[in-house]
Amino acid sequence: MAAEKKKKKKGRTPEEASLDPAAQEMLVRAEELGLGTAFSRADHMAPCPIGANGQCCKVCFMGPCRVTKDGQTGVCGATIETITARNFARAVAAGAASHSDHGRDLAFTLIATAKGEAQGYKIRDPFKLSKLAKELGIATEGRKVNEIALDVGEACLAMFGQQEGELPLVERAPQKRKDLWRKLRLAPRGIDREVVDVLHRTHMGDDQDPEHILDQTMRAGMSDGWGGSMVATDISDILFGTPSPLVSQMNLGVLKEDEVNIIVHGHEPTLSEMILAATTDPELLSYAEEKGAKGITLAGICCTSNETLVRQGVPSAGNFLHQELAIITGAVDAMVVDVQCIMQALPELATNFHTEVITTSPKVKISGATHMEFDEHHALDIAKSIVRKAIDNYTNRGEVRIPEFTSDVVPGFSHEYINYMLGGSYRASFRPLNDAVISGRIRGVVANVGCNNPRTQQDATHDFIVRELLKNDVLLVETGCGAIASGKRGYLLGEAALEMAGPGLREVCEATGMPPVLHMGSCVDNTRILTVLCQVVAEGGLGDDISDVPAVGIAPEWMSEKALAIASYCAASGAYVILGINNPVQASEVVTDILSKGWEEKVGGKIEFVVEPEEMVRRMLEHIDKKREALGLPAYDPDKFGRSGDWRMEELMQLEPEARAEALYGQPAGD
Ligand code: BF8
Repeated sequence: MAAEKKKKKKGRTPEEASLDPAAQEMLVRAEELGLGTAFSRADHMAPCPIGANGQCCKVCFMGPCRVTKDGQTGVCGATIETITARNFARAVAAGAASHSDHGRDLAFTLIATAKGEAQGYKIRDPFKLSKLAKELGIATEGRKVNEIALDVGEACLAMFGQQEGELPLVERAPQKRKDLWRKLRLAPRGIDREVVDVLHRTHMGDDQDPEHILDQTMRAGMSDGWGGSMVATDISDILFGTPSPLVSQMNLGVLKEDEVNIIVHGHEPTLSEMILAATTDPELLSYAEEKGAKGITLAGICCTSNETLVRQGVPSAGNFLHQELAIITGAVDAMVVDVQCIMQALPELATNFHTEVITTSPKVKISGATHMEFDEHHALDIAKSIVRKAIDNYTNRGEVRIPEFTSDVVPGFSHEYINYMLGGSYRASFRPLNDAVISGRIRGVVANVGCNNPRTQQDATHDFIVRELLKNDVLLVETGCGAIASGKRGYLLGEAALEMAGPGLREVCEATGMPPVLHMGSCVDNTRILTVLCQVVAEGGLGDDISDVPAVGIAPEWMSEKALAIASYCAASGAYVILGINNPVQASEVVTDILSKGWEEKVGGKIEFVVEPEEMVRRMLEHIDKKREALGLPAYDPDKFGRSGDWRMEELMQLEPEARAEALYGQPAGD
């Protein structure tokens, strides 16, 4: 007991804190230097149990009320059901607002680009622009790209202030789903409207029926998934290119001892794309040389990393919990941050090194950081001055310790590319994927997404889930920090199929050359997963709604309000979603049931909170098999496939020549 107490006080060992050897090395370094990180702060601060379970009501100032006893209510009489539902709803609204506001800023950039006022930007994917224009009812025939882009940008911007009707991108959903949403009045009317509606109805003295509050929560979530995030993904592709597979690297080892290292961290691709351009500027490259550096390395962290990785192959220094560890290498000359998932600890930590932390968003200032505000009208000039500042800082470096860990990765699987990959230029379609699921070669599909959370061993649950699912012939699609977790482990490579996938999935990967884990982008790009599901339904054979498809979504190490927004829109779209870590509505069995059984009855999708990794896998496979059965598909049989390709060849090569010929041609050699 005494030893246990001592261990608790000391915190976890680096191996207990992270699965990643690079992170472990940096945690040892942090300890040597006496520096705290999110890992050690989590060890020393237990989560508030009242807040963690949703029992604290702060919506008025008669409280805050902590409702911890059976039958107890807040001062106004609010029950635990109302309180937990309101807390959940507000988190979803904040998550939806963050994603969607990111989409709004991209709409402004598209408009400025179309008007020729956005320095350094151009339309990189006119085909996607034209496709979106048609969906939005904008004429394309005989018009210039910039004219179309202006109309598209304005139509996207209008979705934010739209008051009535439904968001136009809802049209992408299967007919049955749209009919259900319309019947239940869940189709989002306008992006801002649904978020404001949640804030209004959860104000003191408004909506007090938990089911009713949670219905609007779904609608606010959908204003993100079928609105703000979808706009963000589409415009990012139009401006910066629709991703297709490329080769890059991940982990802290991408930083270079003899080069200027700049890290872009946060979420928006607008500035980071310009910083990438500035790092190849010949003038700045020779300036770096003058300072004694051999070049300039740009790397990313979090979803800014995913944005620049999937489009331009910019290497990733890591996921959410790597942000402080990168600074601890002593090799980061500038960490340039924009919005979301940026720890306030960064500038203070950076005072122990030479790293310049630079905030760039008009929405984000952090005490101790240098603010160099971004404006798309002068983006390239601003990006160049940021790069120059990093170069100036190179000579201020102290001791550098870069962990020598990197993994090769092949990310960039947009739904457009998956279509092409499966069918080629002339027959692009999801037919081969549907057929593989129908036959049972692929048992089902799991979207493994979301964050790191220092309350659990970094990357460990992502890793466990991926390994178990691959073994069970489940295809993985990933985004966000989950995708980086897989990348660091080497799972975003075709070779992973050979080493880890079950025989059926392996056959599919061998035939198409795809990795068994597909990196589809950043967290706003979870909308790509919605699109894949819609296209799978449209292709036929796997039901007529998203809720029919043998698929599950999971965020095993989530920490962000955005994860709850994503979970809500996926569930409202018919998907089964599992979240790890903790149940934020734990205090109310009624609300826990509404999100699971209640939503499943209502919309066919649900959210469940599951902490045990083995139980997560069990429930996912059970759900996939249940959906297969409901579709009348053959039950999954792990021994049915894998008798083609090189497995078969290996087996044949082990036979004596005569027996081999008989096996191959039905008769012994020479007959
Ligand atoms: O938006 S997965 S920690 S970086 S919130 Fe943040 Fe979570 Fe990472 Fe991307 Ni998504």
